[in-house]
This record gives sequence, structure tokens and C-alpha cells, in this order.
Amino acid sequence: MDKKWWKESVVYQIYPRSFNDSNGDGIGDIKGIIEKLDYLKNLGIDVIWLSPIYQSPNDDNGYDISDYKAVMNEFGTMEDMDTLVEEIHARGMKLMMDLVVNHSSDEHQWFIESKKSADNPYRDYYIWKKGDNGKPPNNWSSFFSGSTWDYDETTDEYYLHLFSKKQPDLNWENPALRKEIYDMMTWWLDKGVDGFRMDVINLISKVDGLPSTSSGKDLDWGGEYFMNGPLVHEYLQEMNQQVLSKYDIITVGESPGATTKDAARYANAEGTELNMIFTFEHMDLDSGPGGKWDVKPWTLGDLKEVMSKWQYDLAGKGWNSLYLNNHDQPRMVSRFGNDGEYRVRSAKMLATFLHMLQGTPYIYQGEEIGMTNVRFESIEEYDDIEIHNMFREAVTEGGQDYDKVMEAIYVKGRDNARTPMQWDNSDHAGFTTGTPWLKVNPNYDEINAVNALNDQDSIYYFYQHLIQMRKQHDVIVYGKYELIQKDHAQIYAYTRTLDQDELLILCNFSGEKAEFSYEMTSKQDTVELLVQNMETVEDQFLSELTLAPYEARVYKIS
Ligand code: TEU
Ligand code: CA
Repeated sequence: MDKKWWKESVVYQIYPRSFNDSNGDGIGDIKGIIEKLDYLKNLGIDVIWLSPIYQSPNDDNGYDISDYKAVMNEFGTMEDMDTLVEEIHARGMKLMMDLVVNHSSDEHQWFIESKKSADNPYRDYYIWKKGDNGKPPNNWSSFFSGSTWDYDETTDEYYLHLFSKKQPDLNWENPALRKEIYDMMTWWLDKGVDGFRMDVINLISKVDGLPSTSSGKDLDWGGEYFMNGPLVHEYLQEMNQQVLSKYDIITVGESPGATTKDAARYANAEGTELNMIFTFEHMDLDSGPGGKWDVKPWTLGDLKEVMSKWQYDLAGKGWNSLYLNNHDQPRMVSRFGNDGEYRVRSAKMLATFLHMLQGTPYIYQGEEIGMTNVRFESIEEYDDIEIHNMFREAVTEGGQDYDKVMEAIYVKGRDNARTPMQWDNSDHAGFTTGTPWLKVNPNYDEINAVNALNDQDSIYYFYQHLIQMRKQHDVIVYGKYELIQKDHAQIYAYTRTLDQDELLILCNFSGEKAEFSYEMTSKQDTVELLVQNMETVEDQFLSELTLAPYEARVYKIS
């Protein structure tokens, strides 16, 4: 077993805009984060992943960066950042920065130069191409609807943007650009940050010639031409040699469309690229053939299949990151649990399920108090560019049914995760004394951090317990995963084994009682209940168990 601190760690993601506002302008900020560090330390987490705090015009809430070495004014100053790093370290925690280098903002100095003329020294920092008879150079559609190309009159060429038109893709084929990025990363690491979460890092290499898809459609998903592209491993190995390998840090690459085979290279155990990646396979289980907004119900069978594939395929070869939600995804208790009657119990069940898998667990802000999805009445109350672009294309221009599209937004929209953190039951959930940039979920009266801290049975303390268990039992971190009774319709059951120790994890994903039976091997004799999400568990034999709706248990057998 290859011990590493980043395998033993638990990461907590902060979306700064929505975390805590210290000055009443309605926008979360760095000083606001500092105020809450004790809350996080008390939870027991090891690493904070901070979504982007760099200077940005906020077309995509900071994922469009106009200066990688400056802090967004709304969030504070570089001095505040330095204080944040100090205060995090003083509490024995670490800071992982978001690194968004597949694209920059169109307001970045590089792009401003790049579009001045075809022979500008910065021209090749981005991807420019002549049109195809008055049409864009190819038919790729953007993550955020519409074409991936925008026309620029000055030079009569188009530039590529896989996301919004204010997020032009950087040209990684240019060694000068790569050097600038590596220098910038080194600059942050020398400031004391402890790692990077790399935004869509598997999109940085595009297939030569940027060909259209074969469908002949005007707009089509071109993923095969830019996801896990031809030179991506070469670039990451270069980055690793020149920057990452010189520091003892944590790295995770966000990688939509990566298979376990890709992951075994990105996150290879030799450490020549990254520590781990974020897979999207389990996030796609409720998407139909029409993509993200074509919502269909997910099934437990599919969840078992996908999660097990990642557990098995990376065992000994790489390392998993474990997450059920983040700032781009709906709230996990609403999506995979039950956010009504069984909100608390199912949130704990999901946490158990996730934290007992092999990999590094990620908690998204508010998850630890069981925050839920939101339903705003009108489209105007939403902020997210992805939501608005999709809505315009579908409803305003496409004439689709308003209610049906709103329903999809309620289930899948990214703003579900971005409503402000619910700290207490005062106005705007104590997030701000002003007017929040995005409305607070009206359920803050009941669901908030103060209530959680005052209740020994809260989800918050349950996470604290899970994290403590991780620190005490090596088998949770390093044990071998095995799916058992894979056809059970209600229970996701698996084991973890390390030497003499075995964990039996039972998670009832249904709102009904469920029966389960487990045969121990004759050599085993002690059974200890490590984790349970019900107040009392009646003494039962493992060979004849009944689990309540959304009940979860972890037994340690040795
Ligand atoms: O996300 C990239 C990504 O592929 C998705 O999460 C995507 O935003 C979502 O699925 C759309 O449905 C990263 C960031 O996490 C996201 O916030 C940014 O908007 C995006 O990159 C561009 O930087
Ligand atoms: Ca503020």
C-alpha cells in the first residue's frame, strides 16, 4: 500500500461567491472565508479547494480569468489571500487553488493582444481559424449552447471557445503559452498554496485540423476531437516535470468524458501526471440521449455498475476522487437521496456510501448540513450562463414549453448548488447583511449551520464522525473494494479489505425497508458497528438484517 497524505485527506470545496459575505455587498469574499475556518477545522477536513478567486469579468463566475496573478476585487486583495493561506496553515489545513487554463477570459491581456492582428506576438496564444464560406470553421457546439466559434472582424477570422464566447481556448501547442502557465503555477506554489484542481484539463489538446463531426449537422457535439486529445498526456507530463514534481502537493484534474483507461494514465500510480481526476460518468446517469437537459431517472443498478467500474479499474493503478455534487451539479440529497421526509437520514446514507469507497472524498459547501436544490419561480431569478443560454436557445428562440424547460432547470441547473450557504435563520440565512447576488433557498429557516451545530444527531456531526473514522482505520483509505450482491434492488452493498480487517458497507437507497443477509467466513469473529445513521440499531445477526428506509451501516469485521 502506497501511503500518501492526499489519499488520507478529505477535501472541502468552497464556492467563494456563495460562501460568506463579510462586508454586506451581497457577494461572498475571502475575509468571509477566514471567518469560517474554525467551522471547517471543527468538521475535520484537511484540504480546502477554493473555486477561482482570480480577477475576472465574471461571465462564468470566475471561470473566465483576466489576470491569473490578481485577486477579483469583489473577493478582496492579494493581502487577504496571503492571510487566508496563513490562517489555513495555522489550523493544519491545506489550500488547493482552482486552475483554469484550458481557456482565459477574452479580457485577459493575452487575448486583447491576440486579436489585434494576425501577426501579433500573442496571436498563437489562442486558436484562430478562417471561416468556411461565411460559416464557422467547423460544426462543434459549445458546452454552453451555440457554436464554439466567434467571428472577429479585425482579422476576418474566428476564435475557438468550448465554453462561452468570453472564454477563448488557450493554444497549448504554443510552448510560450505553456511556459507562461507553468511560471504562473510556480508563482502560486511559492506563495504557499498546496495544490491545484485543474479545470477541464483533459480538453487542452485538440485534434489536428479541428475537423467537423461526420454527421453533417450545422451544430454537433465534437467531444471526440477535444476530450482526452492527442497531446494531453505529453502536456501534463511536461507540467509535472517542470512544476508539480517539485512540490509536495495535491492535484486533481477535472475530466469530462474520461474513461477509466484515460484515468489510469492521468492519475497513474507512478505520479508522472496528476494525483487523481474527477470522472463524470456517475453525473451522467440521469441524462438521456439528448444530453444534460434531457432528464431521465437514474437507477441503482447503473450507479453500482459505474462506481464499481471506477473502483476496480483504478485499483493499484491510479486513485479515485469521490464526489456526488459540486458547484456545477445539483445537490446530492435532492438527486440521489430524498430531500423531503428522509432528508437527514438519506444525506447521511449518501455520505456513508461515498466516504467508505476507495479514493479521496470531496465535500461541497452546504452538503454537510444537507442543503437541497431550489425552485425559483421565474428564469430571471437565475444567474448561471449555462442556464440562460440553454433557456434562450430552447424557449426564446426554439419555442419549447416554458414549464418543461423550467422543470429541467429545477433538476439539473447549476444554480441549485450556488444559492448562498445557509449559516443561520436570520435574513438571507446569515450569508450577507445586504442583498445576496443569488437568492437564498427559502428553506434556510430549518436547514442551516447553527441548527446543525446545536444538534448532536445532525448531518454535520455525522460527517465529523466519518472523517474521524477515516483517520483511525487504514482500511477505509487503502482497503480493496468489492461489490457484493450486485442485483439487490434496494441496497448498495460492498466490502473493503485490508489484511485482517474487513468493512461491510450497507446502504439502503430506497424509501422502503430492505432485507439483507451476509455470511461471515469462519475465521472472523468480532463485529463492530462503526457507522450508523439511525439513532438505535437493534441487535441483529448479519445473516438476517432488516434496514430501514435510507438506512446505512458500516460493520468492521475482524
Ligand atoms: O466545468 C466543466 C464541465 O465540463 C462541466 O462541469 C460543465 O460546466 C457542466 O457540466 C455544464 O453542464 C468547469 C467548471 O467546473 C465550470 O464551473 C465552468 O463553467 C467550466 O469548467 C468552464 O470553465
Ligand atoms: Ca463581500
